[in-house]
Amino acid sequence: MIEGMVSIQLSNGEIFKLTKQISYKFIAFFFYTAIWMFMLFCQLAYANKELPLNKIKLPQGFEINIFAANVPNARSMSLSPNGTLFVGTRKAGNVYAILDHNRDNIADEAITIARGLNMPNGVAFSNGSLYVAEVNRILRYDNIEDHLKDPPEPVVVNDNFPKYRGHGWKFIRFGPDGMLYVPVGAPCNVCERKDKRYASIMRMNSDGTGLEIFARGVRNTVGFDWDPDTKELWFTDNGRDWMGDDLPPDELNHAPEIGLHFGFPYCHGKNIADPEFGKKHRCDEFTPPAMELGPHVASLGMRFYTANMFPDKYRKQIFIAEHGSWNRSVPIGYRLTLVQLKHNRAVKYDVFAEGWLQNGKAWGRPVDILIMPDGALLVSDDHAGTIYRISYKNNQ
Ligand SMILES: [Ca+2]
Ligand SMILES: [Ca+2]
Repeated sequence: MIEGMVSIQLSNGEIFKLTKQISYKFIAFFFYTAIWMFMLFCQLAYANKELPLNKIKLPQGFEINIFAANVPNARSMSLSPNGTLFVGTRKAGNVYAILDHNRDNIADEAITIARGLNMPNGVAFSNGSLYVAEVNRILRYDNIEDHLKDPPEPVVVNDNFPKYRGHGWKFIRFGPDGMLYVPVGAPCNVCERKDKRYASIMRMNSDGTGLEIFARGVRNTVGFDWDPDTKELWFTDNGRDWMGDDLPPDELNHAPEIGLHFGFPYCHGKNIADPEFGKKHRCDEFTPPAMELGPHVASLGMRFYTANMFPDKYRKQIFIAEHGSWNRSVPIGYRLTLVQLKHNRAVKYDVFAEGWLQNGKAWGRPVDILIMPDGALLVSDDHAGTIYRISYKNNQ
């Protein structure tokens, strides 16, 4: 016998047991390998996924391209003066920093700067710091652009917001007054609450002090902006559900001063009394919407167009991202719309871009809009996990 070799005598039963063990191991190995291969395939398929951008209908002269793909659950956006695009998410719990190093309008790098947060939908960049809105608190990441790959522990700026998660994800932005505007959605489809923070837009100083209610009767706003001339706040509001396919409209609202009440839960749109709460107050006690939008369209991000790339007719008009309906037998929304203003009043509501909805099925859902320094629009899409760039070519 060769040195080191061990002779083992196995009975038939033992050989059977061994064979059985080996075959289980083989099956398990095969199974896990197959799952791993499938996941890899899915990832590659996702990475190579061609979105049907040719389905998007835009006015003559405009085009849509992908600025950043593979940005899972992309929601609110905020751009730093250096060109870093910060993107919040809702379900994913992540915050991303997206970089276009060579400035060719195609992102080159996406860095996940925070994970596991509580629906960090809102992002706002100011003075070198990134503010992130979770459900019940506002965080601040200081000097963030020097630490994208090793972000600092965030400072808790203010944690005095309700913990309830329904309509608890937040859009946030700094106003022209230097204050951070933080909405608190209604914790229900329709309800009254003694806690006056619910169904409001609040604001506070950048250090978290001076928290106050700016506007009341707002069911759930997920997008706002200030008129570049008047510096007055405009905001979208999502209408209640379960009043039928065509009621109530979503709203574009105008809040030129602090202290206005926009009707929820008593009155919807301009003059629709709520079936349950409408008896308590008349609609004319409240500030009506500046424009009634489509029913259940889920109007989220909105921006005044302040740049020069697009034709003159778009200047200082409002673009709105409509995430798309769920509480409607025939879906609508899933598009960008334009509200035209005249003498500080909203006068017209039209579709600007559509095609994310095909035969009643959506392949994409617009969430937020941002105007780039060159005048192009960025549009985030949390369903396709993509950020689009819409530009205008002045040579047609
Ligand atoms: Ca690039
Ligand atoms: Ca209202």
